[in-house]
Amino acid sequence: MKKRWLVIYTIIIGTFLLACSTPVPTTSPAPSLNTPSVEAIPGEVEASEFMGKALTPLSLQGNNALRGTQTIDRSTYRLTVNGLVENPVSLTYEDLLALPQISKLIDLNCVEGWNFTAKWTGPTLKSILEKAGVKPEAKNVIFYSTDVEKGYSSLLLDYVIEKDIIIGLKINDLTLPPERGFPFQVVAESKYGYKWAKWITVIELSDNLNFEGYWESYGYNNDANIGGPAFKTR
Ligand SMILES: Nc1nc2c(c(=O)[nH]1)N[C@H]1C(S)=C(S)[C@@H](COP(=O)(O)O)O[C@H]1N2
Ligand SMILES: [Mo]
Repeated sequence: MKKRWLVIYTIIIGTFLLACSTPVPTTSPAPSLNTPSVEAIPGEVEASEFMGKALTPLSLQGNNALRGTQTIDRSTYRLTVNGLVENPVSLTYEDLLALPQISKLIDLNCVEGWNFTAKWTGPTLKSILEKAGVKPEAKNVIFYSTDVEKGYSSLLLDYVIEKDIIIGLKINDLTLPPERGFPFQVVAESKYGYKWAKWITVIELSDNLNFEGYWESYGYNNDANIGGPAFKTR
C-alpha cells in the first residue's frame, strides 16, 4: 500500500516538474510552405496598395522552392552577365540598386493554380544587359540560379526587351526576403510562375532557342504563357 502511494506521488510530481521545464513556445507554429516567414528590415514598410489596387500581403503570398530557400550574401553577391556579349560584366547588389528602378503591378500565377498580386520594383533586364553589350546573334536569355546550376530557366530576348521585363529587388516596397529569391526574382509578367527565376547569379546570352530549364526539361511548356498550355504540346 505504502509503495503504491510512493509510485503515484512520484508520477504526479514528476509530471509537474516536466510540465514546468518544457519551454512554452514563444512563436507561432512553424509556417507552412505557403506562408513564408517575413522578417522586416528596419525602416521598410510594406505597401498595401498600388495604382488603386489592393496588394496581397507577403504573409499570404505563395512560395515555391524546389531545393529549399537559397541564402545569398548581399556583400559578396555578384551577378555575372556573359555568353554572347561584347564584354562580360560582374555586378554587385549596389550596382543593381543604382540602376533606374521601375515599379509594376503584376500577378504571379503558379501553374499549380495559386496566385497573388504584388508591387514589384527593380531595374529592367535591358538596363543590365546593356552594361555587357548584347551581340546581334543573341536570341535567348538563360538564368542560372544557386539551386539549379545547369540553368534554371530562360526567356526569349525579344520578350525581355519588348515587355520591359524587370527584376524584382523589392516586393510591396520590401527588400525581397531570402525565401522569395534574394537578391531578386525575374518578374516574367504574362508567364507562369516557373519562369520567374529566383536566386540568380549568372545571366547568359545565347543563340540556343532549344534551351530547356529545370521545369521545362520535365515537360513544362517553354512559352509558359498564362492561359496557354502548361505542358509541351509536341
Ligand atoms: N531558382 C528558382 N526559382 C524559382 C523556383 C525555384 O524552385 N527555384 N520556383 C518557381 C515557381 S514554380 C514559382 S510559382 C515561383 C514562385 O515564386 P515565390 O515563391 O516567390 O512566390 O518561383 C519560381 N522561381
Ligand atoms: Mo510554380
